[in-house]
Amino acid sequence: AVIEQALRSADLETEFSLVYQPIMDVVEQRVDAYEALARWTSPTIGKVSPGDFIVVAERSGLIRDVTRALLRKALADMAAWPMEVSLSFNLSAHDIASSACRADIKDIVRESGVAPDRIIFELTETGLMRDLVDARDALSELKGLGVRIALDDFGTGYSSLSYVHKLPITRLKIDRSFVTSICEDQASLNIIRAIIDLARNLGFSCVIEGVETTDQMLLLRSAGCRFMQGYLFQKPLPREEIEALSGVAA
Ligand code: G
Ligand code: G
Ligand code: NA
Ligand code: MN
Repeated sequence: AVIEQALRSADLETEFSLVYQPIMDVVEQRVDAYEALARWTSPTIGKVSPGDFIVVAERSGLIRDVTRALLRKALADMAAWPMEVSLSFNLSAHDIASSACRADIKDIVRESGVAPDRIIFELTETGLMRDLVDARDALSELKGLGVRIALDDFGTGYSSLSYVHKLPITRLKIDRSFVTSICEDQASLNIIRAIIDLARNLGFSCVIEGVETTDQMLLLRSAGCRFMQGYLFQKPLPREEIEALSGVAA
């Protein structure tokens, strides 16, 4: 209730900001995309993590305003990036469930002038699974803009390998919980290998999240993983800092 109150009276332009974390292409040794991650510092309750405020924004219906403000900001930030670097932007399942919100998103993308194929919208598996048919139609509508769609935190929810091909997605992001144990535990690596194979067969790209050590990176690269994200490469950083590092591989 305290978070909701602060969110209702929040100035979205000044209290909210974005940090960016690179998704690396370890084959071409370059930045593939920057993922935008929201940060909120409220004058009344201080820092609130997205894990806490996104659910409140969803429940209270404020998510539409938050998403609009953040997407505008991220697309404006892209003006300073090299053309080959994409934006990966998190959307809530609530955002795409509303046709008004989908219309907002489409308008904002068109007005930004950014080439749609440089935009990747990330949606979590758990959010989409609540209604697969609606999710499929909503995602198809967005994809009609020319943007790409990533399934985030893959492997955590009701992860069914049988439904991913029914969604118009282009990328899987494998949840970081799988990476933690790959160096000790053959089973985790085998699971990642199986997901990479699945992704390849379906024509998706595959990002491994939460890569923290060189050993993990080398093992994943030999398992055929091309796109990686994690503290080994870069933690999420404000725009100015990430741009200063642009194109620099680990
Ligand atoms: O940055 P951090 O690890 O605290 O992010 C926690 C979670 O919040 C992540 O799962 C991330 O996908 C989600 N998140 C971060 N920024 C946004 C945003 O702008 N919109 C939505 N819907 N989720 C976000
Ligand atoms: O749900 P989503 O995958 O979007 O969550 C992204 C969150 O994961 C960000 O808040 C970011 O801070 C965190 N994160 C990114 N890289 C790493 C990593 O290598 N290790 C850990 N533990 N967390 C990470
Ligand atoms: Na994400
Ligand atoms: Mn994720």
